[in-house]
Amino acid sequence: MTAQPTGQVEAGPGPHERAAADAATIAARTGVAAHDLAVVLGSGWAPAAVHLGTTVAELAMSDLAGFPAPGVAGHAGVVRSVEVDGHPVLVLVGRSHLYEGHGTDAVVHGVRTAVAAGCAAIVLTNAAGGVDPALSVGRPVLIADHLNLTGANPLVGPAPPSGPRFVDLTECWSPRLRAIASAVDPTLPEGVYAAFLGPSYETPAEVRMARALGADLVGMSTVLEAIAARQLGVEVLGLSLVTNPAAGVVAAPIDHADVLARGRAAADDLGHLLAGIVTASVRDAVPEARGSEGSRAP
Ligand code: 8IG
Repeated sequence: MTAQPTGQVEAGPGPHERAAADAATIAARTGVAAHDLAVVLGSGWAPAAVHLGTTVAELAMSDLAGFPAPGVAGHAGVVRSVEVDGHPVLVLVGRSHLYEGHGTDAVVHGVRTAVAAGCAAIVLTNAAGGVDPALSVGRPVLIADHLNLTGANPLVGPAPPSGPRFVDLTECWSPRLRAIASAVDPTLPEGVYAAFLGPSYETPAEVRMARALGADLVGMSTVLEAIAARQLGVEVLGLSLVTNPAAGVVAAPIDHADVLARGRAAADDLGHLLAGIVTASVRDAVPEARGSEGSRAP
């Protein structure tokens, strides 16, 4: 068949094929044919992983062809197969961001790979700025909804090989998983996460804009991954660690070192919370049909 005269012509495999290939490598290298759930650990959340379960196998993202090279921060990503309450959980430590310049396919590759590896639910974690002044620094917040202010969408491009072209985001942030998380910690606040492109933080005027639009949190990640996950029909849970008040919410400027220190200080609490949520989620079988054309590994 000849190439379409006006369509985008992709050289080599598409993003979903690259995800399937990396999922096959994960299955081969971990010896785990299919994983049930995936956890993406963002800034501040990596130390929380020790509480999750028993690591069965670990590989470097750099050993998986579809993952982009690590960014300036140099935190080389790893992929772990962790046994949680008898269930295989895929833990992705590190993610790529749109501001690194690799494009949306790179940003959502981990999520697409996790779904191709069998995961029916994805837990996305991040560090964020607090827009709602009532949110405490050092405390996690459950993402209830989002504002995608990045100007990008991972579904732009050729129609995906399976699943809907036009994706409903009414329940992007799974009410079922949020109820599980709230049962684990009834004090967890919920908030709306506004994603900006970054890597500069917002101006105080932009933070006031985000507040006026309904945002409680601001960050530079997570929403594109959630959109890609929903296109593939899997459930999504989001947790933000508030590491700084957003610009202008308090008088002090935002210091990245302080952001990192806040993450370290919260690590143990986050670990226990995450372990509780993941354990409850894998116990509670994922009932929602993922669509007959889903890309679950055999
Ligand atoms: I950590 O204040 C962290 N990430 N956009 N704004 C944005 N991202 C962030 C912030 C913040 N803090």
